[in-house]
Amino acid sequence: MNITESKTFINYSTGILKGENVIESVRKLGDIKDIYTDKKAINRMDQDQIAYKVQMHNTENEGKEGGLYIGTSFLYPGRVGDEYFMTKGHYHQKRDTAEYYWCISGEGILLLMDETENTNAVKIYPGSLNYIQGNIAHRLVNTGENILVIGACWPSDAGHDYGSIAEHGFSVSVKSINGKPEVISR
Ligand code: PAN
Ligand code: ZN
Repeated sequence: MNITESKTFINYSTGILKGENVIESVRKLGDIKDIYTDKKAINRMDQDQIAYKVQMHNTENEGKEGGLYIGTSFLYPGRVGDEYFMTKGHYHQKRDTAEYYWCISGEGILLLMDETENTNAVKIYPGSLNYIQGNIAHRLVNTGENILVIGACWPSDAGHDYGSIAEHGFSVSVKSINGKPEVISR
């Protein structure tokens, strides 16, 4: 029997995915301006500045039950006013689907919010592993000075519901107060 070659690769130290079925998407500040509280500050910034990139191994059609995706998120360091760069954040469209996040490099906070808007803020750093239960909205915040690199694995039928977050936001924001990250009610 032939032994076949692996076609996709992950670099454990950088999180970079390479090879077959790897796709990448980019979010610029201008694409996500609505998530920030300081509207004046975001409008003064370069709208083409990259906020984050997401690579994923796209092996299944989105919506396929029983499949998995793996991806790496690269969230750049920076602030809009006092608020740290963050991902849009989402619930999964199919609410009761979970996800793993593990930190490859950088430091930050993972915001986890349930549907009654109770939010937990979890410190993340290289090696930290977080299991995100179903029905929990999740957002990454980069509180460090380097790119926050996060690996993730989620079901291919999870889908992303950005609408609820766009409408109601998260109940907290993470800001730099006297140079230190603080989680503040919005
Ligand atoms: C992650 C996120 C990724 C980008 O792969 O999609 O970190 O964040 P937003 O999707 O909120 O912009 C994930 O949670 N997938 O389900
Ligand atoms: Zn998710």
